Amino acid sequence: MDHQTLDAFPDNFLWGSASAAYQVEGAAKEDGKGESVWDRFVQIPGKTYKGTTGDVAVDHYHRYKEDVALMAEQGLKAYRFSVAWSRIIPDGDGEVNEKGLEFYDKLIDELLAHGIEPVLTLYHWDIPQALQDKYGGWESRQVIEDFTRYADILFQRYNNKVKYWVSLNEQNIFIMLGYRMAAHPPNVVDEKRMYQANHIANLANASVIRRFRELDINGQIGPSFAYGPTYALDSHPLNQLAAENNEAFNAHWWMDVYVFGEYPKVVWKYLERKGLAPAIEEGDMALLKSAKPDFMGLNYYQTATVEHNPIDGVSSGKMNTSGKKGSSEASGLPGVFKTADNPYVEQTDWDWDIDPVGLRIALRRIDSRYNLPIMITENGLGAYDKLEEDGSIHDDYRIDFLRKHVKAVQEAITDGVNVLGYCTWSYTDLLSWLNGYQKRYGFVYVDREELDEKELKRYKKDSYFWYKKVIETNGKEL
Ligand code: BGP
Repeated sequence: MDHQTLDAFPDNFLWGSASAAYQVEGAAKEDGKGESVWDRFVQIPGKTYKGTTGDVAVDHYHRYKEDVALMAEQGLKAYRFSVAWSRIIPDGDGEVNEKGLEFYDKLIDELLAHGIEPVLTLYHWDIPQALQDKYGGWESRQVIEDFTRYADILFQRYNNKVKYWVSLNEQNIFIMLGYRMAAHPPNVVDEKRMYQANHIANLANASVIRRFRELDINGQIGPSFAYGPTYALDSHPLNQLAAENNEAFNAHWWMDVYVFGEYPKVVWKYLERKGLAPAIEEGDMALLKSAKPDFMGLNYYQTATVEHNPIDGVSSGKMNTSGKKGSSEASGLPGVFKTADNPYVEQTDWDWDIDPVGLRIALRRIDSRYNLPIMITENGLGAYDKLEEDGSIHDDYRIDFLRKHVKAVQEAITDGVNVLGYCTWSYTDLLSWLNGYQKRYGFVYVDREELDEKELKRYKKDSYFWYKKVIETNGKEL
């Protein structure tokens, strides 16, 4: 529906921005940090764009004060970051590394001193390599206990300082790219193992939420889910069915477990028939049911358009990690769905559909199915940026993207959706896992190239000033 006028953003709306440890911190071996699976994976030739790593990243570990000062000047209300498990417990299950905790003490205190709400992500893909070597990481039930112990340390240390906690970041992405496509660690192609690891990750997610409740932490916790609402290519009933399938396989399969503690029937029966269903042990479903999140974290980048895929049809396609427009290829699940081009939307240089209306649809679908408050934990545009001689960066395309998405959030609020906040991806430029440093997302430009770290100097982009105004006017001026 078109609204005549839009509701104002709530007074306490969290205008934020986000990052993740491996993508910004650098200092990969400093102050006792252990190796994570990403530190190891990036060393495999051909896995990341031009062999880029997060060894130095954008050196946030040493420059966090400068970065927080930029946030403060911009008026940012919330900053979402992740803690690197291997800084806190270098081997995953042994001694606690006080030095690692001290870094996050300092970061959190710096944020609070500037009135910026910390949003702490427990896990953004970087499980300690030692646990991968010891028992196969997410494939062993032992990870449930080890992850809960790690989370417990953070809950106790930052209770009363951190009010918003994200449990797992994009479980759907790290599991599918890690175990179906070998595009993330642990570099596996095995669907059976994928579904099993995913079930264990669900249990670990539930276990930390349960621990959060037991400790009676003064705050809210939820997972961040990468949700791209599905459209059918057209009204052909089989294409509509493919869209239903895609929602079930790529969204409900995770979010129903988080909220209802149940696997959706359609997917479960399909997996059972194929011999791929995960092994459920006594107590598993009770644990899943006992840990409803306080909010759903939504990472929104794009919608997915799908069509019917015959039983002998397309499976794995090709991702565009080079930034050469049009180099991706359709992917799908034979007999279930396959991706199609949406003729109504533009695409980024990495072939991601640009679709602000899709964000409103995502918010509404989550609201109506799960009836939870939603925190937008990521949304942004990956693009090439140009640093001008005078130190300016004219990223009007990013402003345009963000403006339309913020407007879509306001429309969803007007529709009745409870949105807690909006975190852009990302604050500074950072390492894009598979796409190097050339795919930039930040408000703050960081001067480095794929293999040349240069001086890592920070520059404010035009979008920095645009967002500053948005925050100042609480979204009245977009
Ligand atoms: C999400 C991740 C982020 C970030 C973002 C952009 O999936 O949670 O960590 O990387 O996507 O993706 P990319 O870096 O592939 O462009």
